Amino acid sequence: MAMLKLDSNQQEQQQQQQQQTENNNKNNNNNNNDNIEQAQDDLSLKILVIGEAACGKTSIIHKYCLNKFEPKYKVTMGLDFFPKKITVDDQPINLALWDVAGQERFHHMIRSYFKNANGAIIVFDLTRIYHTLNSASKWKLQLDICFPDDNPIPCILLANKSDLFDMNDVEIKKQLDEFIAENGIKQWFFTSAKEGFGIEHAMEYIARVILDTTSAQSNTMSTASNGSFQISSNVSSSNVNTNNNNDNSNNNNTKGRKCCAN
Ligand SMILES: Nc1nc2c(ncn2[C@@H]2O[C@H](COP(=O)(O)OP(=O)(O)OP(=O)(O)O)[C@@H](O)[C@H]2O)c(=O)[nH]1
Ligand SMILES: [Mg+2]
Repeated sequence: MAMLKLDSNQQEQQQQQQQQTENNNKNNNNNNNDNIEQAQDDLSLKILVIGEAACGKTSIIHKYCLNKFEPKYKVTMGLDFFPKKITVDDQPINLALWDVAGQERFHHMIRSYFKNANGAIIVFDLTRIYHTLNSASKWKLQLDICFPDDNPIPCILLANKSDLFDMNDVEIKKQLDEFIAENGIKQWFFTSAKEGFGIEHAMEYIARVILDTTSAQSNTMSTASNGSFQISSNVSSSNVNTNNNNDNSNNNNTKGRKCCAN
């Protein structure tokens, strides 16, 4: 298997996440009487952030998770991972944002890490529309190979560096509407990692779409004993657990999607 450039901390973090996920699954199996608590627990969503190099993937994630913007370009070597806790429609969610290297020299090593993703964000650069949008459609193809038609993961497109672009440009809006329709992408958003514009809205959108898609697919919204609803874990769940405080024993992981690289 291809090796991924992860430092020892990241490797340790991944091992802990794997262990926590196994513990969660054990707990979920053992505690059938815990429906009420589980109904209120967080969901974990693994979101891939992909696209051409230097489009601003890392910058978007840093702005969203750390409220930082670094003007100097620092290449992502392989893959990085950032957690963020959000609430969407009263549902607490642990987002795990997987920052995937855009540079071609890392491509051979990253696809196996697509597995069990719940959604994807493709980023392109408004200052290099032709090249990076073309690249965006190639990244979508990679996703389609990993998650075939009968089981696609929700995907959105971010038109980044909008601080350097005229957002009133009608032509680009038309072009992007057509692009997402042709490529099976749910929605597109103007974003600026520099100014923080549009990012939160986009993240909430994809989380909501995943929740909607997941509950529609599982079709097993079960009524818990207190009359509230709980999403059943009837699909394989080996998601990333994003909570870093080592107190995840009761997390209710939502469904991970298997991909071709299993
Ligand atoms: N003006 C402006 N610059 C941005 C924005 N987003 C990113 N940048 C700059 O673009 C360059 C590349 O950003 P990164 O976030 O490192 O790009 P990346 O997509 O993660 O690149 P790889 O890791 O190589 O795949 C950096 O110099 C950033 O400061 C933005 O919204 N506006
Ligand atoms: Mg990067």
